[in-house]
Amino acid sequence: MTSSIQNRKYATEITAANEGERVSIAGWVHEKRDLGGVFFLIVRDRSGFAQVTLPRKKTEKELFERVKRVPRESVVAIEGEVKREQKAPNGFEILPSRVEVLSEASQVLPLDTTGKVGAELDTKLDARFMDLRTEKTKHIFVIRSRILKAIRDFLDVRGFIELNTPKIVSAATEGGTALFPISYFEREAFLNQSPQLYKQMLMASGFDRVYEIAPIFRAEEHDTTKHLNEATSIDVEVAFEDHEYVMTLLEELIVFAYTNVVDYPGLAKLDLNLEVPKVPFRRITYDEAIEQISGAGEEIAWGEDIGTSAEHTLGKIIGELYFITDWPCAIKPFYAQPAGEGKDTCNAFDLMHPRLELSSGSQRVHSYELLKQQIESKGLSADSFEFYLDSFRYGMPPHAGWGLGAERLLMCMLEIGNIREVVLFPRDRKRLVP
Ligand code: AMO
Repeated sequence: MTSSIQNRKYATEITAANEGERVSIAGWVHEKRDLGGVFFLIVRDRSGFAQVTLPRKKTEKELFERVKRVPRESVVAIEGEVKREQKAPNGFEILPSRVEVLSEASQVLPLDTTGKVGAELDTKLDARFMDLRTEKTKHIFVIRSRILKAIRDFLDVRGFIELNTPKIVSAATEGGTALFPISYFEREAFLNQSPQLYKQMLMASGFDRVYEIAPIFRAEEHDTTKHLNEATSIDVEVAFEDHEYVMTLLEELIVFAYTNVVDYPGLAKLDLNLEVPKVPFRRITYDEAIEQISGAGEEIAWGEDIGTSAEHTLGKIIGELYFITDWPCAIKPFYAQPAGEGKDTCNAFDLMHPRLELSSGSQRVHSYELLKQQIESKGLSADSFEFYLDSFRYGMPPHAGWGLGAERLLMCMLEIGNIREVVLFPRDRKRLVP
């Protein structure tokens, strides 16, 4: 027995050219409607919906009774004749001669796939395989795929090469967030927080422009709508360029990603009126940010990180995508390049959406001596960074880069409240399955 459906068409591929022809479709039983004299089966596939119509009098009794009993969400293959029917989805119905149940669904269903009955996020995530059958959820992931493809296209055109760095690592990069320890034979190892050290080491290789789209792992204890324990980071590193260059690259990339989503037909299902942001994005310094936040009545001291509440205050004032530049060295990682003699700021930036931070980046320190000194002054041991520091001793060009959270970009673009909604199987403090 073969499991391939001969000459299968997607629901939306059936057109006037098929009128009177026999076609095969396959998908899930989305809805059943019994009008007495006629029975409708609405079959859903990845393209949309097809109406399968069984007039009681004209349908073989065995077939009619069997179809009526097929539980919702079962997988069926249907062969039948195409007839024009204005009221059917796409304008055509199928009068079946054969209905095969390929997989019968158990009842009661964990979720309503028609979207008529809403569900809590936890219920949706617990039955994610079924939640993905709903229109809204499906579109989120098709858009996610579009965005990642657009980003790859954008970077490829600009001469970037996509590389993969290890996810099992020996050292931390992003102070502030904790690491997940793992057991690695007889040694201690961790899941990587960021490809930071490796993408910088690649600058010593002569690749010049590299990117990686891969998971990062952060042992965040707290339960928020913007933090995941496993997220997807879009990381870029460029040699012979500075922070200004990579900020421009980032804003152009964001605009390109939006441009590739605005014409997506499924947007209507998300009730979204998406507008492509305009470049250049506004740039404010950290000092100006602190001034604005304080001016709005929120207490914040110079040198303090901009927390969630301050971020919201500032986001409300600015109301569009913007950069915060010239951060105090003390609150940025050791690899950020100091602004220069007599200054206590560095060439680091954050890209902000009015709701939250989307990306952070900087010009990097490329002097071995300064880097070693900065690692030590952050209270870290230079020994554990030896493999990284080594790459700065034999010819390291000046370089800059950033890391952009794929889920944060998606949730902000699609105005989705909780970051978990844009991850297939999110990992958070409580969630390890599915
Ligand atoms: P940072 O730690 O700011 O910088 O991370 C970069 C971006 O990654 C996303 N992100 C997260 N998204 C969801 N859940 C999390 N727990 C989470 N943590 C981070 C955010 C954030 O802006 N090495 C630097 C980047 C660089 O300088 O190149 C870094 O990792 O969108």
